Amino acid sequence: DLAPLRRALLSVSDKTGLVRLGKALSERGVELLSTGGSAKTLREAGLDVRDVAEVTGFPEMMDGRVKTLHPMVHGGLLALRDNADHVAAMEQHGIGPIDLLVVNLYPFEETVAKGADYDTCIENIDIGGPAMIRAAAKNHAFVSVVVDVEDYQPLLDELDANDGQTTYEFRQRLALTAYARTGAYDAAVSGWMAQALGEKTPRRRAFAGTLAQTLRYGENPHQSAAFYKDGSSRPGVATATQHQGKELSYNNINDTDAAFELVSEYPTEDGPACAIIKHANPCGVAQGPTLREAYMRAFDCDRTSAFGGIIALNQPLDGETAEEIAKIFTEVVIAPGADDDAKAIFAAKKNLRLLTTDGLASPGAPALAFKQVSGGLLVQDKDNGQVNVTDLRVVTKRAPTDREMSDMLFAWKVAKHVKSNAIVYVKDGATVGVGAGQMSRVDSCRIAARKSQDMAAELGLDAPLTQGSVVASDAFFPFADGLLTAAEAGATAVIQPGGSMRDDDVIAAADEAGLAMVLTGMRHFRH
Ligand code: 93A
Repeated sequence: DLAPLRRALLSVSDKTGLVRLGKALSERGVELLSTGGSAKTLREAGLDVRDVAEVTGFPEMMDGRVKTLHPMVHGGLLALRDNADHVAAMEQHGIGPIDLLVVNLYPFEETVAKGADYDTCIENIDIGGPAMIRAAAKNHAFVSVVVDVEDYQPLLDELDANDGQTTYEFRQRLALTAYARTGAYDAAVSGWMAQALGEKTPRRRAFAGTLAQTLRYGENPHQSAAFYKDGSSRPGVATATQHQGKELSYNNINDTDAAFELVSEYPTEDGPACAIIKHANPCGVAQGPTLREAYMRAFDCDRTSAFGGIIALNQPLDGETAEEIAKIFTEVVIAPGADDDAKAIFAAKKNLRLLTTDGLASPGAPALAFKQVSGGLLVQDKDNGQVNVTDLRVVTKRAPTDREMSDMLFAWKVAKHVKSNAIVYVKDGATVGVGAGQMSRVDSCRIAARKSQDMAAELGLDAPLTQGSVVASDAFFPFADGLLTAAEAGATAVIQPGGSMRDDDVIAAADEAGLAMVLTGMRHFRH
């Protein structure tokens, strides 16, 4: 299964490592063919190269759109070396076999990321490159194909280990990488076109991702994992700058995303806000007069869970907030910036990862959300729904006070980011109880209230923090029981979507308990 390597075609946009590879191949007696720019680079380094144009008998034309699309190239890549007909065809047409293809494609993803105009993006769609890659990969029985600069050295090692030849297993692995690359490349093109054309229907869009990082492991150590980026330049965990700390783990990335998306619901100009996340659910979210106080108020919702949490801030991290955060163990802090004081304070905390972004995320912007199921992929619009005061309908005899109203809107934003069934108690712009991920809504109501009691005890208060709070429910109350649990815990106002068959019962129960209740008409399931 060893295949010899006598002739190579090198055609690369990213010239990194090209000369070194060309030299190493030449030294091993490999003949080099190459396209315009790549040939020039190799020749300038003193290497002996043949132009593809000389092999095809056609000059590169139409601004390079047609340079390698020719039977002299594709015949050399696709011919089965052990098939008499193929060998005869090669002889008849003077086609020389190509045993190694080294290609990296026009930088389409980078061009899009730079915000280039439509025509520039179009011009950066590589046609000849993917055609050759797919041909060489198909013929991996004989041909090696390299699409990544990272694979140059492994190729040379393979040749050295096998007397200038490659093994079948090695070529198979290269072919797999090659098809992954062309697949991702086309997905990037279709993703970009969908965006350019304002295509909203998920079913016409393909997932576009490029491997950003192989992770040490997935959700658990026995699961392998990787992080793919979709080329978006939006502020978020994928585009953030890491200033210190260990490499982010799979769970860190997931939680940091949850934290940053949530805190971005609170615009910077509305004042400081902080979200603390554990296991993708918020365990404290608060606004405050200063960033430090916002953090402390968020921390006081559930100090136990906040340990080892992920913190997101809606303003640049300052020294006094950093000092406060540094008092307990935190995995990650993400903020739209950090000043020098803050960086100096964190520098002493080697394990703490600090990420900064270029602004906040856009929770109202359209995007897609994916969920994998056995045998398929569910695709939907991201939940970018938002409600404001004018969307709310008061359904109880008592209308909410201004304070209740602003707390309800605050709670509603948090509830959107809590796994269903979600119940969120809020008082004075800070969560005081969060019930997440229960299979029954009434359990979420009870758990949130109980946690709030525990916290009050820890803080040495005589009344639970839910006393005088408002409560948000991500979906309607199917029965009055959940609402009554909240009333017992001391909540005075309720925000929920409405729409239950028993809405009338629920409203009557609210009236009887003296609660004010508003309906949003929109729910925020998050499973
Ligand atoms: O414009 S193309 O789609 N037409 C082609 O026939 C073709 N052949 C190779 N682009 C083509 N390539 C690409 O040119 C390669 O994939 C590589 O990215 C680039 C290398 O060009 P140069 O060697 O001139 O820098």
